[in-house]
Amino acid sequence: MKQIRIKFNLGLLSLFALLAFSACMKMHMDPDVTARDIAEKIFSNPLPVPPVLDGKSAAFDAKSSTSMLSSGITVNSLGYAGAPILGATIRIEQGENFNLDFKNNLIEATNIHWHGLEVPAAQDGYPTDVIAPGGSFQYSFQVKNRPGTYWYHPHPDMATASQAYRGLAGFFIVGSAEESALGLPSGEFDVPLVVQDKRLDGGLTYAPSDNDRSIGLFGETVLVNGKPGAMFEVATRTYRFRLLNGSNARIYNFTLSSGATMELIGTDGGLLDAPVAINSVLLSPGERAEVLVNFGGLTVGDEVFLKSNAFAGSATQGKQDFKIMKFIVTRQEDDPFVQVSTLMPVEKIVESEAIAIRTFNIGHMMAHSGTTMSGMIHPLDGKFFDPNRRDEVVNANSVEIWEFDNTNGTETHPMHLHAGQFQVLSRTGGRGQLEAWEKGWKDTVLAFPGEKVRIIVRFPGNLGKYVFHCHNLEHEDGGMMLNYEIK
Ligand SMILES: [Cu+2]
Repeated sequence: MKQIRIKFNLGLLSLFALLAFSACMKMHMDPDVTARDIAEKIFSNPLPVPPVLDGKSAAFDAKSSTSMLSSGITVNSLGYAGAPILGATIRIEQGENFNLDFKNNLIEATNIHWHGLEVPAAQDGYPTDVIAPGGSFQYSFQVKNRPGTYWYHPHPDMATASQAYRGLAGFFIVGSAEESALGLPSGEFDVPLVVQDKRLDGGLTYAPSDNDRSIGLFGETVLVNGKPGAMFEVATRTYRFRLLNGSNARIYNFTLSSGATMELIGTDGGLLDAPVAINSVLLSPGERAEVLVNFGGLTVGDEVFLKSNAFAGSATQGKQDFKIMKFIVTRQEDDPFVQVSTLMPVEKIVESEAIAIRTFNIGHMMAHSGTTMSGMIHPLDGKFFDPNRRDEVVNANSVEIWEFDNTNGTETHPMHLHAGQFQVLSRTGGRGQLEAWEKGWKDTVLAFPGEKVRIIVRFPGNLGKYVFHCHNLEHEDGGMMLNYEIK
């Protein structure tokens, strides 16, 4: 069922300003407004690894299907490129031209957003640039991004959450000769992992309640590459895992049950300048991290779990430790990987280049009063998405500092900019610092309640209208999204 988004003007906003605080307090005290706990599975389903598609000349559709997720669990789902759920991994080299002949075989309008990629506005999957059922669209652009892990998913206004939840998402992996020369684990030892929580008691039907629209939709089952209870057989060597949080709202604090460190090598926008040893990496919806995991010290039969540790900072989630998937060592092999001390230069954007600072209040909520306003409680800087409005105008190739201010907020908001990558300058309040995985190129950054996060961005030369928004997909579909035009 389609949500109706009510348009608010500033007069109404001031009327609701008084209500906002009491609404927040009410929500804080409502025991129903917390994330569902994860119910761990038996980890016995082999991890599927999506097939790889050459991005230079691809053709595929989106269509509905049924997926047998596990024995006894079959759901209605959506997939790309013939997959019952999720889609093929697109691979392409930096500088090459991506071409996709895309057909919409769904019974609803859709489009594709190339998350993290620097693409012309007409190719970016703007929320109202949709392809009708039965229609086609030619996606075509040069891949300018650094080698790294990007992804693609639908972005139609007020239907992103629904379509992504029901299965539409895939990896978009960019490589280069420079990257290959590093000798990082490749082929079957380079494994993309998309982690998503779903409600399997309701199939994959997307039916958010008012509370779901408020805090985001949380499931009780974690899927990795579309599988609950996933298990992956490994050799005693080093693997490259590309972690993507493809969930609607859940944040994961990824760690290994063995207590072993991981080598962080990449962030949203590709490789770091040097590996960093980490014990855990906290990823909100939309964020990626690449890690090297060395199973070399283990023996055949040993098991290690990828887990999410509890974390502080959110009133609604993070209270639970849970397992995500299992690695089981099944063979002894020599490890050909030679540790590298440097990866790829990350050119820092200097603050003195910035010609403007813009601050966006992401921390206030509207009153939450039943069905008439469902989904309409998270404004972005006091406004809800309107495709006909131009909220911000920036100059092509200029540098700006943007502040996402959640100082007075009570919820977590992963903020995502379309059009290109940025760097995170600072975080004040809350955690009060940048995390290791925030020191490379980023396109999504998490702000906990109480935090103000500053980013610096050099806008690309592609002109036109783009969006920036909260990547909690229920917040996004509820209108926590604004336009900006590059001119
Ligand atoms: Cu949000």
